[in-house]
Order: sequence, then structure tokens, then C-alpha cells
Amino acid sequence: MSEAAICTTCPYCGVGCGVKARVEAEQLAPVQGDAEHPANWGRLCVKGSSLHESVGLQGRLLHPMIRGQRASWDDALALIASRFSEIRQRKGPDALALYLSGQLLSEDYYVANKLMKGFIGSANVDTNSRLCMSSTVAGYKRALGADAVPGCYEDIEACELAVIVGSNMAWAHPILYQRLVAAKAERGIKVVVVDPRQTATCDLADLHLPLRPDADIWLFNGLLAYLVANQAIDQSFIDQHLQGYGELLASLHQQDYSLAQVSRATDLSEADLLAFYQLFAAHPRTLTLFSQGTNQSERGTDKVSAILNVHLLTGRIGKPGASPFSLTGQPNAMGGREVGGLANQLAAHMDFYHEEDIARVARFWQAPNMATRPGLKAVDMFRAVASGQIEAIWIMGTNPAVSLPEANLVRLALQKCPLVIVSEAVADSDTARLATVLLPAQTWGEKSGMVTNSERRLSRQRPLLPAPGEAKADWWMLTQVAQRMGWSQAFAYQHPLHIFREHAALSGLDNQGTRAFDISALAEMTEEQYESFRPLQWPINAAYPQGRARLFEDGRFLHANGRAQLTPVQPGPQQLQHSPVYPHWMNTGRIRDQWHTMTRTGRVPRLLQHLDEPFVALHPEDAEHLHLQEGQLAKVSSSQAELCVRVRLDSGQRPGQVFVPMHWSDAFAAQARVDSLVAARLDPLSGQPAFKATPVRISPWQADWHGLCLSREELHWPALAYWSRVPLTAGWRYRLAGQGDWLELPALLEQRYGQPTQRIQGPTGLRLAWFVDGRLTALLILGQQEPAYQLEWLQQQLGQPLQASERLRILAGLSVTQEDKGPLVCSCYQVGQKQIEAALAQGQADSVATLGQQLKCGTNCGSCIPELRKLVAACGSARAEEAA
Ligand SMILES: Nc1nc2c(c(=O)[nH]1)N[C@H]1C(S)=C(S)[C@@H](COP(=O)(O)OP(=O)(O)OC[C@H]3O[C@@H](n4cnc5c(=O)[nH]c(N)nc54)[C@H](O)[C@@H]3O)O[C@H]1N2
Ligand SMILES: Nc1nc2c(c(=O)[nH]1)N[C@H]1C(S)=C(S)[C@@H](COP(=O)(O)OP(=O)(O)OC[C@H]3O[C@@H](n4cnc5c(=O)[nH]c(N)nc54)[C@H](O)[C@@H]3O)O[C@H]1N2
Ligand code: SF4
Ligand SMILES: [Mo]
Repeated sequence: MSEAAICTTCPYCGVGCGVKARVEAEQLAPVQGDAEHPANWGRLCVKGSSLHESVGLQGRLLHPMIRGQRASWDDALALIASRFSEIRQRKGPDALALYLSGQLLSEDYYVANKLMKGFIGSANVDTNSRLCMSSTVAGYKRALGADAVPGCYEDIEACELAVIVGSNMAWAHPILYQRLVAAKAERGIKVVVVDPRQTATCDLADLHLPLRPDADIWLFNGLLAYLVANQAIDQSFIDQHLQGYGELLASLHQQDYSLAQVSRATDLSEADLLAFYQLFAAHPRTLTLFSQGTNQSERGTDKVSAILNVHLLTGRIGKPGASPFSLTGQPNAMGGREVGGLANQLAAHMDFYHEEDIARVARFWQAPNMATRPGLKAVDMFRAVASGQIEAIWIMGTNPAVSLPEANLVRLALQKCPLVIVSEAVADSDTARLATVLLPAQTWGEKSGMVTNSERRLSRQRPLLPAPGEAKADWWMLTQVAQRMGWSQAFAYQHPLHIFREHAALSGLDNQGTRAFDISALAEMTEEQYESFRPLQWPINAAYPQGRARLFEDGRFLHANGRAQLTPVQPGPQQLQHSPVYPHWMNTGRIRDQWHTMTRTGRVPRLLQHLDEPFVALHPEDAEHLHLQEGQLAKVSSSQAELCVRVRLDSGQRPGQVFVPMHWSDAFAAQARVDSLVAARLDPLSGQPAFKATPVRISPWQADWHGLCLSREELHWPALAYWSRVPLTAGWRYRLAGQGDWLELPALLEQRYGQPTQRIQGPTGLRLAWFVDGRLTALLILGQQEPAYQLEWLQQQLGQPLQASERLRILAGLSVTQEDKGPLVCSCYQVGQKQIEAALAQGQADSVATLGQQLKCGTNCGSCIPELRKLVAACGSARAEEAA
């Protein structure tokens, strides 16, 4: 029986796409984009469209655990409540902490914040948004008087010029990127990308500015000076709506912002700079989209201010097609900011800096122990855990042992901490391994509540499937602990709607337009209205009952005098100095098909076909200098730690800078947790870490042997220098490398599967295969050199019934019948690089469009189009060389 489709919201990025999902025979059928959702109008990227493949019980945490033993909910909750109360009594409320996530729902977040700030009496509640959006928050508040995104997605369709700063939208916000692609195709908008790397996003760029890392302030101050010198500013907007213009002008005289000097400082040509500045001056409808290349820096807040200054001076804010626009990372990063999930916020856009805000929130919550000053920000919070100042921490919906800087110290801190509570959806994450109490959380598809996307749009996540095992909603766990600590009445919620209504009411309390966040029109929502809620952008109040697309279009800002504040920022001394010991700069970030620490996307075979191993990408010149080749293993070391990852050559890297993805953890590879290398250098205002610039050294690593293992069951390796794991539809694939002998490995498989069915031993290699009932159950190929095999084909054989003749081919690792597709380029239609190259070489296709007609690649989500274009170009230049 097929059930009606349910509308929900994608749990990955901050685009917040609407998803339509249908449960058939208790299984989630392939999901589709919600054609009526204004974020995506029916489209989904590859992560969204594989959501149904990410659910399922494998690897889920199903029961509470106390010190590794299964426990009842009652025991787990009672333990937490009694230990929290005891520590609070003995050492004070600041000895407790909550560390939350932009992947929680607003209702979870609201309850956590209320419990900590109003009842426990400490503001030690922070979130992974500290690592993500806090510089933007600080920048917006400083300029606009509120943490409020001025624009909306429709500005993409309305702009003439899009400036993308430190954002790889093609991979990290794919559906918004697709909207830009359409805007360019339909209206010829101009696109400038500011990123030290040439990313997939640059595919769309009329102008790519591969600036020196962290040189953004130079670039935008140079633009400011250019606009002033060329009278390209909006004087009447300045006079009526801004303050600090005099100081800003004066600051421009403290440095030389001539093109020549900005060119030296940014390492961009004067011609490119001038081209950008002229484009900006000529197009009033400019949309500047920015993300982690801006935020994750020691100067993150100042970078945001430098961007806001040029938009304010030109009056390009909150007008159709003209706005600064921060792209939020997580599905509910914005919702977390609304409830006040950061340690320096209160709730509903109120602050510790205003006595009356503290009093108002205390009154509303009837809070017995209202916190009166900000708490510890993420990095400092974990340092306080390390020093013993914090004795108990509850981590919810985030994996800090992987994602925080100085990750080894974080791990040590958690190992030492007397009480670590982790609410998790999966049983095994790097952080879950360190938990005293593990609480099974409902996750996407099970939980129910509200999220807010990058354009301030509230949207529902709705339950589709029953919660597995004893998994519970995060808000429920919090209320249960609160009740056991003696605050039953204040935490008596029975349904997320009860929480949401309270949150909405608080947003409207004494708010006569003084606080941007106001959803008071939803404070009386009925259950039916909550269930059928269609996406709306805040504010949603008496003045704007159906929400409001843009803010500040009237030039009224939220500082007391109604003006926006211009903030002079100076680039400061050249921050990045080369160290002879660690001569390269390591940049980190996302890849197209993985989500953060891979606990969800790392389970989906389709999503580990594009980039399947942890890697370091570097410019071919750097590689040559370091004697490194594509596919080889290399060590990447910083003053903190060392990684062992695969080398990828990428001419899009700036020479001297390398890129390592943030995703791999100890659960997915031997030594690839990149944040173990990253020191905690923080923006002084926002506390956001500089994840994008770590001094490192790269060196070739010589393995004594290399290997491949396919296995129906998951395996746990001894301490090898290198292993990485990939899920297959019928099991797991491991790539291995080590020093010394490999004897332990055959023994490990024999323990699991008995004597191998087939065996070939040569002087430099060993190949073993296990068959059960004619099906391949395991394969181990080891060699002193990287052994040869047809990987795609071998992987497909795992678990398959095979004829005797086919079985013989397994050890050879080569198919006689099937062509080798090569590495997968198009995940949606499973098209490999070799197939594409063949179609191009044989003249069956000569463009992205004809490739699409021939092989279908690039015709669904479009995320692989930049790579297709590269392959087309490479084929074209090969032809040209032949011809010459
Ligand atoms: N596929 C995928 N998508 C995601 C996520 C994911 O895990 N996977 N996570 C989501 C989350 S939480 C977030 S926060 C967003 C992040 O989205 P993005 O910010 O787009 O992603 P990143 O890859 O972290 O970094 C963006 C770019 O900043 C550039 N950069 C580095 N240093 C500088 C600099 O000094 N100046 C400038 N101008 N640029 C610089 C990097 O080269 C990189 O290309 O993605 C969201 N979307
Ligand atoms: N080097 C480097 N480090 C970075 C970054 C970078 O660019 N470079 N980016 C930073 C940024 S912007 C971010 S946002 C962080 C992200 O880093 P994290 O937040 O640590 O990463 P996730 O893997 O998203 O962790 C979410 C966890 O919550 C679990 N989970 C899923 N659903 C639920 C649920 O409903 N309830 C509960 N309780 N748990 C659930 C998942 O299984 C997973 O373990 O990483 C930061 N770290
Ligand atoms: S763009 Fe973001 S929200 Fe939309 S489907 Fe992809 S991951 Fe999900
Ligand atoms: Mo993020």
C-alpha cells in the first residue's frame, strides 16, 4: 500500500530544500524535491536525492548505554540528573556544559538553552555554529544591530552581479548554485568568485580571483577606496541611514589602497582587481554570497565587516538583487541563532549586554537561576573540560572529537572528563566512543519540529518512519532531565508544538520592532496549523503575518538610532608567514558528496564513489618539488599531529596551499582526522576558529606493502599506517597500506571467514578469496607495489553468485567482459570518467550537453557539470596538441 507523500525538509545544508517522501511497505521510497517549496522548487542535489538510502538500522544506536553497557532510559536519565545536581551544588553551575548543533531542531535547541541559562544558571551552552556562523553573527550585529540576513533567495533571480566570497556553492549549496547557473543562462548575470582555490564553483565565474589566503580585507578595502574615489557610493543613503562614515573614510588613509599595493597584498593582478572593481561599481544589483572562507578565519568578523561596508556605502542592502548574503551551513544553523544557542546570546535575539533583556527572559521563563553573563565559547569550553573546571558535558548532535580544532586535545579532555553524555543517532562515532552515557536520538525522518534556512525561512521536518529501538527526540531527553532536577512545571512539554509556541511568544514579548526576530504570529498555532505549516520567512508577526522576504529595504536598521554602523577594519600585518618547518598552508573544507563527519553520507555507497578516500590536493608544481605523484600516499604534518592520506594533483590549487577534506574520522580511516592538525587560532570577537590556514609539511610516505580488501562484514584493523573504508551495496571495501610484514591481515580474515577458498602466493604478493555457496564473501589482495585490479568490477562481484570460471578471475582482479568505467563522475547515473573520455575521444560527444544526451551524465542534479566541462576541455586541448 502506498501512503500519501509527506512534505519535509532536507537535513543537510542550509539551503533547506523541501523534500517529498513516501513510505511504502514500511520502507522509505526514493525521495523527490517538493515542487512547491520556495528553496528548491522541486530540485534536489545528490545528497538530498539519496536520503532514502541513508536511513535504515545499520549502525544505529538503539538503546541508552552507560559505560558501554545497555541501560534503561530511567537509569540513564536518573544518573544524568543526579550527577548534574550534585556537581552544580558542589562546584556551581559553571561546572556543567551543553554543546549543541545546528542540526538540532529549534524545539530541541530552545529547551536546551532554557534549561542551561534559566534553570541550571550558567550560559555554558554553545554549539557547532561557533565553528560555522559566529563571525557572520558578530559582523551582522556590529553593522545592522541585529543578527539578521537582509536578503532572500529570489535575489539570485533579481541580481545582475553575484560575488561569491569563500564559498564553494557548487558543492556545499548545490541548489542555490543551480539557481545561479539558471540566472546566468537566462539573464547573463556576471559572476565573480573570490577563493584561493579554483573550485567547481569557478566554473560559473566570469572572473575568478585566486587571492592569497586571508587577503579578503585588502580586496574589499581596496574596493571601498575605489568606490569612494570614483564617486560610486550612495551619498543620500549614507547621510540618511548610516553612521561612522567619517571614521571609515579616515581609515582608508591609514593604508595605501592603491591598485598596485592591493595587488601586492592579495597576489592578484591589477587588471583583475580593476575588472572586479569596475563590475561592482557598474552593477547596483549586486549580491555578495559568503561562507566559510570568510567566517573561518582569525579575521572572520572583520572580513564580514569589510563586505558589509561596501554594501552599505552603496545602499545595496535589502533591495531586490542587492544584498550581502551569508550562506548558513547547517539545516538549522539559523534556528539555533534564533533561540540563542550561542554562549554569548540570550534567547530570541536578546543579549546579556542589556539588563532589561536578562530580566525579561527571566520573567518569561519564571527562571529561578537566570544566568547573567555569557558562557564559554566552544574552544574555551573544551579547554575548561580539559582543565577540570567543567566536570560534566552533554554533547548533542555534533561530533567534536572530529570537528573542533586541536581535536586531539578535545579527545583527551573528554577521556578525562568525569561525565560525558552524548546524544547520538549512530552507535559508533569518534565522540560516542568517549561517552560515559550514550543516549539514542531520533534523527531525520523520525523527529519532528521546525528548522530555519539561510533566507530566514521556517520549514517543518516531519516524521516519516517510526523511531527505531528506544530512540527519543532530543527535546524529550532534556525535559526528562530537567524534570528530574526539580523543574517539572517549566519543562512539562508533551509535544514539540508546545515548545514552539513558547518560543514564538518570547520572540514577540515587548518587541515593538526592536528585535528583528519576531514570529509572534505563530504563538497561538494549533496542532493542525503546525502539522500543515508551509514555509515562511521571519518576521512573522502582526505587521507581516505571511512573513517578509527582505529586511532593511526602508533603510531602518536595529541600532538604537535606526542607523547602520560602518566599521573601519584594517588588514593588519601580513598574517600568513611562511615557516621553514611547515612551508605549506593547509586549507580544509567540504567535498561534494560527503556531509561533515560522514555518520550519515558515509553509509551510502553511491556517495562514496565520487571521492572515496581521504586525500591531500596539491598543485602539480608543488607535487613535483616534493617528489609526489597522483595516488601515492603522503604524510601531512603540523605542529600538532600527522595524517596519512592519498595525493591528488589539482592545478586549481594555489601553489604553496594544499586542501584536505574535513570529513574523514577515526571511524572511516586510520589517520585522516584533519582537525588533529589544526591549532585553535580564534577570531577575537566571534571565537570562530581559523580552519582554513594551518602551516603544514607534506612528505612522501613509503609503504612496504599495499592492499585491497572486500568483505561482506565490517572489519576492524590493527594499527596500520593507512586504511580507509567505503560502504558497498553488499559489504565493505578497504584500501590498506603498512610497514613491516602483512602477516596479521590474512590471519584476521581467517579468524572471521575460515580458510580461504582460493589462494595465490607470489614472491611479491598474496591474493586470497573466500567463497560461500559460490558467492564471494571476502577478498584480500596484498603486494609490495600497489597491486593491479579492476576495482569497480571487483566491488560488484562481492556477494554475487559466480560461475566457476568467473571465480577464477576474481584473484586476477580483472574482468574479461566488463569495461572499466574508471572513477565515478556522475553519481546520479553512475557514469565513470573512462566512459566519458571514451565518448569524447570517439567523437560521440563534444560538449556537456551532448555527453548528457549520450550517457545521461549531468542531467539530474547537475553537480558534476563542472567536472564534465573539465573533461571536455581536456579532450579539446589533447586534440589541439595532436593537430599541432
Ligand atoms: N557537500 C557538503 N555540503 C555542505 C556541507 C558538507 O559537509 N558537505 N556542510 C554544510 C556546512 S555546515 C557549511 S558551514 C557549508 C560550508 O560551505 P562552504 O563555505 O562553501 O565550504 P568550505 O569547503 O568549507 O569552504 C569554502 C571555500 O572557502 C575557501 N577559502 C579558504 N580560505 C579562504 C580565504 O582566505 N578567503 C576566501 N575568500 N576563501 C577562502 C576554500 O578554498 C573553499 O573553497 O557547507 C554546507 N554544505
Ligand atoms: N577542518 C575543518 N573543521 C571543521 C570545518 C571545516 O571547514 N574545516 N567546518 C566546521 C563546521 S562549519 C561545522 S558545521 C562542523 C560540523 O561538524 P559536526 O557537527 O561535528 O559534524 P556532524 O558529522 O554533522 O555531526 C553531527 C552528529 O550528530 C549525529 N546526529 C544526526 N542526527 C541527530 C539528531 O537528530 N540528534 C542527535 N542528538 N544527533 C544526531 C550524527 O550522527 C553526527 O555524529 O565542523 C566544523 N569543523
Ligand atoms: S542543496 Fe542542501 S538542502 Fe538542498 S537537497 Fe542538497 S543538501 Fe539538501
Ligand atoms: Mo557549518
